[in-house]
Amino acid sequence: MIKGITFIRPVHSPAHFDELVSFFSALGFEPGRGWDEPPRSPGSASRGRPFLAPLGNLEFVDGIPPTPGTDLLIEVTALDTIHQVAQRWLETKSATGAVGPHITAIEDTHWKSRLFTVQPVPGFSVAFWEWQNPFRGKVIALEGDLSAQDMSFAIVVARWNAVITERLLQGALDALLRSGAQRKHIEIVRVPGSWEIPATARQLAETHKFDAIITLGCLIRGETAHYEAIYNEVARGIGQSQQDTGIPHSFGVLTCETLEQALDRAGLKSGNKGFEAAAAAIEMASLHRKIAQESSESRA
Ligand code: DLZ
Repeated sequence: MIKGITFIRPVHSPAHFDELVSFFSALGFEPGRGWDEPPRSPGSASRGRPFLAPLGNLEFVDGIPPTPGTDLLIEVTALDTIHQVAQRWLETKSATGAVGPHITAIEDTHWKSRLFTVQPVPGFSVAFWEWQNPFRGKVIALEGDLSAQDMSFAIVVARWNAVITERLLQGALDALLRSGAQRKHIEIVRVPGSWEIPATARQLAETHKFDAIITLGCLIRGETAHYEAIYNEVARGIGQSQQDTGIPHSFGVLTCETLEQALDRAGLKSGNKGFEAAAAAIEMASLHRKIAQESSESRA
């Protein structure tokens, strides 16, 4: 399963590194998890500061690229605001004599968009653009985002079939942490088996301390007497807890014919269903907030 894509951009100097981090932070990019590697030999220290965007594309171009000479192409909404922020950042830098910055005016392109380019540091050029038609490239629907920043989650994980459920748990944590959740805002609760998940999920949801509850378990038909009865009750109980408490619950309880099938769904061949359950929880928590905000705004 492909999860994400990272473009590594080596910088020319520590000063350029600091300038670029400052520039991308000023624009409101969500920071990822940075790293600092101590030197293994003299002068070999390194550091990285990732910046996250909700969508990423890898695009190969045969012929003339849409923005020749730029190192990075960033799609935005509210291009004029981004232009102002970039301009202000450059003005601060040029006032201190730190950089000799360049920024172009916003211009129309031949591909139905508006665009400007900026050089936050010499030799590194970024193009920002947005569609001229505001609905192009935008989903005309209320949708949750995949940012887990400032959100709290509870994960209820069954110990039965731990070889599978521990993998689901790792997948779920991976999705939450990559999406900006903080470890201190994730509560992991272990229960004996899937049967115990619904009651615990409900108890956690009723505290109203969590934006969403993630449930993880694994039922294997071949090894489970009363498989259908357990499965139906677990699914019903988790669904009912979600409806009664109004807190989103994501369903990461695998129902498999064999252990091999379960392993495939826990990261071997068919993705990691724990990762997917956590991603669904983030999206639903975000949607939940948006709907609540919309309805409070329409009442005001
Ligand atoms: C008893 C049982 C069985 C046979 N199989 C499973 C299973 O495949 N997956 C699972 O999560 N739990 C199983 N359990 C345990 C029950 O969910 C429950 O924990 C016990 O019956 C104790 O209430």
